Amino acid sequence: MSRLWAFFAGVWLVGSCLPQAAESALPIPRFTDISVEAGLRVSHLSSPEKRYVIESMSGGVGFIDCDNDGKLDIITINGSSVDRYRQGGDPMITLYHQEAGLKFRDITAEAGLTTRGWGMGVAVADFDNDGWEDIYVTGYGGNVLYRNLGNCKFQDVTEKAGLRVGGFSAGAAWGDYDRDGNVDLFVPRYVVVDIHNLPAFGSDAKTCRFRGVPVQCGPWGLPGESDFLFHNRGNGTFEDVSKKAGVDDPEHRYGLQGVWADYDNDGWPDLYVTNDGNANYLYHN
Ligand SMILES: [Ca+2]
Ligand SMILES: [Ca+2]
Ligand SMILES: [Ca+2]
Ligand SMILES: [Ca+2]
Repeated sequence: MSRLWAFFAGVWLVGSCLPQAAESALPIPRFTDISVEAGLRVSHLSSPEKRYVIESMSGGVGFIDCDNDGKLDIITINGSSVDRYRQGGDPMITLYHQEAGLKFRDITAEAGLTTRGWGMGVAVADFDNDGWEDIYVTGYGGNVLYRNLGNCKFQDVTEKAGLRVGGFSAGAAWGDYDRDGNVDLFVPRYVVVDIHNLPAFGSDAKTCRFRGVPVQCGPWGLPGESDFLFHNRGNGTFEDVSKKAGVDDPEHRYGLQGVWADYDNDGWPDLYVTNDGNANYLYHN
């Protein structure tokens, strides 16, 4: 009987609270697409036909205040297609500077963000602590570290910094895992793809079919790639500490993105890594 009372009391409470909650609820925020008026007009490059696993991945977006004027500027990352990549690829980044009145201006060329390829992700941080935010862009065939020289002028310092990661990486995450004041970089990688030798759509009865229906090949059936953690030496260069730190992914799972956060509040940033089609990693620091 007491259970019944509890049940009815619960129903009554819920029922009596609902109108009150609705009355006191704040108005739901509404969003309006202002991209065209704001000047954000770049076309997003992707391959809707998705013939190959690499064409199932496209570009993301990010914010940066590249001139320290207190207003966020926008980075959009451009994907590509197999045919376009074979001919040199597409500009990996479009950078929009935020002007007055919520208007944005494409400053990619004058900013020196000229590298072409197949862009996928972006991670922004001031890796050299000079007060200017820098850009790490990921993708297929070679990631790029752009150092902000000031006022949104960038220089490709990838080789000098030791961050020329090849292969297929969708994401990256900055985090100062050893708390020495210099931000470090984690770069998970996805799957081995040879763009000049791609398995044809539906070609393999085991790995290119889903319940009998022909699909793109992979990631199943294709080898995965290892992950990277780069320690920032504080002098503009990085060292590969992936193995030493235990985050190199010897099983070669299909890594997509990593996130740094101190989940147990012990002061040390921990790392969570998402893997496609397999268990994710939670690395306790
Ligand atoms: Ca700005
Ligand atoms: Ca910087
Ligand atoms: Ca560090
Ligand atoms: Ca921790």
